[in-house]
Amino acid sequence: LNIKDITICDATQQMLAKARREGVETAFDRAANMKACPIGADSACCKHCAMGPCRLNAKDPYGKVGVCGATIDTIQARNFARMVASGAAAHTDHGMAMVDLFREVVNGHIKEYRIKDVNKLVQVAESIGIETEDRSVKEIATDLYKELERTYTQVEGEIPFAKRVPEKTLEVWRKMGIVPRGAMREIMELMHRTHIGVDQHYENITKQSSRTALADGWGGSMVATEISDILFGTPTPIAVDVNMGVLKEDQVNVIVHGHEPNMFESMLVSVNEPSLVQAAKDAGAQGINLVGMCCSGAEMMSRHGVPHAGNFMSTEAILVTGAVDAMCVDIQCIKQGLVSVADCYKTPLITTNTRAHIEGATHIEFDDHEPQKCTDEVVIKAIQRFKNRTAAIEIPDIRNTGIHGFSHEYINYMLGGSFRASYAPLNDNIINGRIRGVAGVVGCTNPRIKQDWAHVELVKELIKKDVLVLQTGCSQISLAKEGFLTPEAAYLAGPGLKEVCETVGMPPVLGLGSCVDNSRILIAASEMVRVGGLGNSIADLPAAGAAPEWMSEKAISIGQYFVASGVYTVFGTTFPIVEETKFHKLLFDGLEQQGLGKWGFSADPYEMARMMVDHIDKKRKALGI
Ligand code: BF8
Repeated sequence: LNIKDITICDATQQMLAKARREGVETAFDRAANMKACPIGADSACCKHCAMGPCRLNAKDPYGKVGVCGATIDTIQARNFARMVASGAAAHTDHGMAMVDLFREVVNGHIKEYRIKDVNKLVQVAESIGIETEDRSVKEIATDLYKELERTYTQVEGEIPFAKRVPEKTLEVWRKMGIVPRGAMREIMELMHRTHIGVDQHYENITKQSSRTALADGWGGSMVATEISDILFGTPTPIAVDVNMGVLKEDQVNVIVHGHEPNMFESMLVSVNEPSLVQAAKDAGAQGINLVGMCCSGAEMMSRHGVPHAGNFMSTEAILVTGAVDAMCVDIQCIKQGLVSVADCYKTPLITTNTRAHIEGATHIEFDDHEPQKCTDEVVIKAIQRFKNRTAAIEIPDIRNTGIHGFSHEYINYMLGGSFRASYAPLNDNIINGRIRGVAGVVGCTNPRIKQDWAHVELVKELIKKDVLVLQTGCSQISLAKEGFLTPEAAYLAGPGLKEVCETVGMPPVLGLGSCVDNSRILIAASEMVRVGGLGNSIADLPAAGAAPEWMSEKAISIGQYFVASGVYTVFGTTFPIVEETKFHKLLFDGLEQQGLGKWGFSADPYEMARMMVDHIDKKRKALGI
């Protein structure tokens, strides 16, 4: 395979060429050598019991059934449900870790972290009906953690953030019986119902998939975002350098990669610790350079302006620079293949989380109660590696500056100003047609498609058609590397969006943070409904979502919670389904008829853009604008 066909990221191309010269294998090579299993890709196999595994024929989906009698629709709905369950579990477990930390901080058991954003604390508390007037921070925070714990543990009744859902959307959910209870209950029930011989109606299974996914979007993910803002600060726009050129040859380079912000916040303290900075200088370095990747990188750049080196498909490639002195990871999206690449360059790969060890990596357990114990040790290891660098170093000289850190609070402020902070100006601009609609473009990169290409082409098409794009996760980094997250990129937008961007001084593509921060998009959508003029539910909004290069089960959970919230959501690359089956018709059409959103799929980003714009136009027409 020609490297230019693998990725459009110049830095990654340069490192893949070096990897080839040096005989180092990456996920791109493995993807080329391992054809995707065609039966699995169609979701036409079932391995949930030992009477099988059973394989159905995607070309003749109703020609046979599994040994138990399961039809293609049951099999697909079950497989899909288990992806939702796993993805929702990942986000909600992350959110739960943040609640655990918050509780310990509020109760004074941890001194290293504190409530940094009291305004946000008050705002979140009030949004779910907690009394804040004449009460101390500790009283409000105590009520808040107790209330938010219900997001996970609540056996009956609606989760706290259901209070933030627009009335009409909530009404649809209530009628369908999909308002989520605690995530533990929803995920448990979904796992139960997809066991052999339990729920064998694809529609009923999908109902529980929606409920579980909503427990992620309006539950686990939203709690992760809100608690992280309260503890570490709500992002406001900040100029940040992105791409591999943020590594510095004459400094000790430490990369953080993963998802939960607590370890990375502590790493920020460790790399600035005077004794460690001195130790780095004693080792001949100019200093210690902290850099983020993937979602942890997105959190750190949004809150602190820490440079970001690249997205999911660049995590092996960056080790090939030879300049990484330690890569420190916690949970999710950490390829096991990093171990062998790190080995080739004698880079310490350090796992820190009790839930995520990797064979062959060094494990240094991170403990919220003495966070620096772990992160200091990582920095010491990095300094040692710097001192003993032997690998040939080559750092791509590419950096792209962009503006990141658009929380939904800031979007409010930016558009309305400090005296009338509101989404009204956004709605006005949609109603008057300068902005055609809003699209969320999010998600992973995947070696089955040219890295970054579909993200970039899709977003280009959307802004050209005056669609304002909101971004999170690895997709945000794809566009940042192409220079779209700058106010100067407004010239690439259609005339209406361009005018709005130039008036406000904002980029046509707004970066909202990590993948759990997709919850910021949900809140922004609720605000747009609340302000008025664009219908009564999220499903009425001229809006759409996309994950053009998705790969993880988390992405499926996100997709399903956007769909269940009322959003048309288009995925690219591949979709685990057999077309023209009843289950396919349900996801791609039936759910919309029930008052929710619906799924779409296209492997072609230009076609994706057309589908999304058509949908936005359809909604505009229904609104009479
Ligand atoms: O949660 S976009 S590759 S890093 S799953 Fe993973 Fe996908 Fe990146 Fe963050 Ni999200």
